[in-house]
Amino acid sequence: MGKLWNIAVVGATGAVGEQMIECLEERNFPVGNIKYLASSRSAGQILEFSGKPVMVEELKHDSFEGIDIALFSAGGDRSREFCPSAAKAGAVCIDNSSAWRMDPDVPLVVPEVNSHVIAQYRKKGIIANPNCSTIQMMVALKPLHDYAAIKRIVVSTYQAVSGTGKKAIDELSKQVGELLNGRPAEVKVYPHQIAFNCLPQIDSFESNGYTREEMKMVFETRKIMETEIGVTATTVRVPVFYGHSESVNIETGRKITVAKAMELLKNAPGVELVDDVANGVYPMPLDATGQDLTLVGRIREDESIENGLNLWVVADNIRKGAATNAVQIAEILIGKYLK
Ligand code: NAP
Ligand code: 3JN
Repeated sequence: MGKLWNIAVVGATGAVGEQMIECLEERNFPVGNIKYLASSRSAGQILEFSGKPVMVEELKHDSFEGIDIALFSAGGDRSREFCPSAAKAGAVCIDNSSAWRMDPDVPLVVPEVNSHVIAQYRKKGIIANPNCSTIQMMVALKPLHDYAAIKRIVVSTYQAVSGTGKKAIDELSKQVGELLNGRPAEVKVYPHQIAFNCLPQIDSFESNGYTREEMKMVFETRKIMETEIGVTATTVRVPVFYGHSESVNIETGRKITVAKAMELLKNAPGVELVDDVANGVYPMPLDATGQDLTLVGRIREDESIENGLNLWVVADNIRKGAATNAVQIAEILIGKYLK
């Protein structure tokens, strides 16, 4: 038997943490000991790993002795505070939050796109997972960029409530129930009712009028693509439970026909081309849920400019947008870098 690795899941009781545990199981990751960490509220709770009980422990600075890889999804404040302690104890941190993404000494990784930067984990012992909306857009655009040099991206997102965690999944269910029963919907998680509505606000507003989520897409895209591509984003929360959708318009340095784009995407890692409009076939969040590919369809030339293309890109935000991406990085780490 090969080496087994000791893993800590920080935020194990959350939507992303639970999915990371499931991904480790599904992908038969060679786990030795596993540790589940969360807040004091969850300490003592019993979860499972591969059918065996695991007790949740409170996240502390000394939680990481003997841990090889720490998968973080407990929010940016916890990542900022605890990743350095984990790294000091010898663990490599793979962080789902925005805390370290733009740190020049932390690689920001989508395995299908830029796995070569993982080697830079040695600088701080931390690797960052991009934002879910960035990840799926990068998987879809990298093969087109390599062929035709993308100059500008205009993206509008349609993001599922699971991106806000368990409390938002509960809020959408509850509001639908309340409204269908003729009662007013209680609004707690979002600034407005999300059931039967769309909110053109994800995260808080910045001084330039964009939201933090929109600016994450701008800065993360440039870091991952290693070039100053123009990116402008509008991010919208929609009443969907799982699966983020994106309308993506690109302007390229040279012509890329629909047929060429389809050929490139058909052979691209992590992509499934779902484009047969004559038969009503295109990507939808219901199809993306529960699997790890980024679905791309509705590919059309943008007839308003010389070299432009429109695409519709859909992925499971909790899996490829967070948990699966992190576990894929862990697989590359143990396959190529850790001894
Ligand atoms: P969630 O369902 O609300 O879960 C939050 C998790 O964080 C829970 O396990 C919670 O533990 C834990 N936590 C909260 N406060 C803590 C504390 N003081 N100490 C220790 N653990 C604490 O949220 P989620 O959807 O899983 O998201 C978690 C984080 O992952 C987000 O804040 C974000 O940074 C990141 N995320 C990234 C992406 C992405 O785009 N890559 C997508 C979604 C989320 P308790 O159950 O004990 O409260
Ligand atoms: O809203 C979504 O669909 C994705 C949300 C991601 C998220 C939620 C809370 C905090 C993040 C993130 O990954 O950028 C963060 C954060 O760490 O800033």
